[in-house]
Amino acid sequence: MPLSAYFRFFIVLLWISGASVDAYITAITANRRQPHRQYRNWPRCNLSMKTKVGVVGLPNVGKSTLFNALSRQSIAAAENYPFCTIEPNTSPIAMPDDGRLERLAVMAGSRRAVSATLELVDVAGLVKGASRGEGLGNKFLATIRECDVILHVIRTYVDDDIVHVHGRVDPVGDADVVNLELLLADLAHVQRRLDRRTCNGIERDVLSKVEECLVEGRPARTLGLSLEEGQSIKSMGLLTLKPVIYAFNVDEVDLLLDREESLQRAKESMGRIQYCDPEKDSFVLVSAKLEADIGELSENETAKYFESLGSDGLPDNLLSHNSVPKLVKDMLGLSLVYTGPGVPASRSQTTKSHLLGQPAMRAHDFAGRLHGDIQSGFMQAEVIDSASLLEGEGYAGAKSAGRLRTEGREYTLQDGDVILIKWK
Ligand SMILES: Nc1nc2c(ncn2[C@@H]2O[C@H](COP(=O)(O)OP(=O)(O)OP(=O)(O)O)[C@@H](O)[C@H]2O)c(=O)[nH]1
Ligand SMILES: [Mg+2]
Repeated sequence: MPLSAYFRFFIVLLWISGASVDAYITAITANRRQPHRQYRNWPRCNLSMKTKVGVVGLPNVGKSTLFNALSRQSIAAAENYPFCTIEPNTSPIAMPDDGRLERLAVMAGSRRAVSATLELVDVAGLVKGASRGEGLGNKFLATIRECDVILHVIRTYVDDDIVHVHGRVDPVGDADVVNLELLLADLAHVQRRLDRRTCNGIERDVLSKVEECLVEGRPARTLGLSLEEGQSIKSMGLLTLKPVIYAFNVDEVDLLLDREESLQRAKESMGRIQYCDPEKDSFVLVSAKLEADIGELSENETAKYFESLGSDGLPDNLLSHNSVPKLVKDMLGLSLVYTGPGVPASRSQTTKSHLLGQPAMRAHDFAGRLHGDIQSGFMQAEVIDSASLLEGEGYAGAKSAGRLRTEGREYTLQDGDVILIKWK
């Protein structure tokens, strides 16, 4: 009998038994979504998940300009009118390490150096009343729920040609508006979940606590939830549970010439932002316009640009493509480890940096992140701190001098480690 005849026969059987085809299809897809029995009791594996940074702020404050500066490309449209961004922009941004990756690649004789990346997400601007549908509303915040950190851009530069949605520059007032909208978006999200009968046990208890906190006008992260409590509501992606980096977008001149005063002003503003959590939130000075401008100039032109502003230039580590990812790394307790040195040239010609999250990763799990075969054939790992490796004559030299450690599968990787896994 041809296959289609079998299928028709099956449908008739279902119809006779009173089940609808829809129910049958739902049953098949639901079954497919179930993990294979063998993996059901395994911890959820998030090894390949990228750390995401979501950019929020009022419209026209410089979010997309900063996004372009951080990604060092002109991806997002950044024009002088509110709601220029409608659809989210995403881009990987390299994790800087003061040139360690390049130096390791040169030492290892690799042809390529591949940097670990964070993922940056730029969304539309939030306005007062977004929770009631003002501006572009707040539905686009769903994209930010998937992020690990919020980068909150605040306009502090004065430029009469650039429209401000409230008609005046007020960093603290603007931050309060955006924070309140994030809080209201969370409150609606939590209440929708609490209305469902499927929300019970620890999830219901924790969400009730969070609701109370939000109603009082405090971000959920001020509750200091335990690890278990946090896990029970993790899938909600609550915005006010995420750590925040406030990016004060200052004037070019303020960043170059009045840096100390600008830092002082930003610190003082942090103290006055209403829903700011001084324990967990952090801040950084950026000049989105300056960084986007110099990103398009040659070295010579950049020198002239700085000269025209009466400055010798800006150390690279003060530029946001360096400072912001480093801040994210510190805030989330991420670590950067390297592979490549020590691998025979016939097997690989690439030195790579890898960003690892919390809790710290064991060597055996890391092997799985590289390749399933490396994990299943794991024998041991050779480990050395990258700074110590770079001090010497190369990998072979470090090995013969006995500076490499031999570690087993339980070894917990440390920030800055260079690891070479031996496998069968
Ligand atoms: N003078 C000055 N202008 C800036 C600065 N940052 C951004 N701008 C200008 O402000 C305007 C808006 O910048 P965008 O990056 O599009 O702002 P946005 O926050 O993404 O705006 P929406 O997508 O509409 O929410 C552009 O014309 C930028 O050139 C800055 O630091 N100084
Ligand atoms: Mg934009």
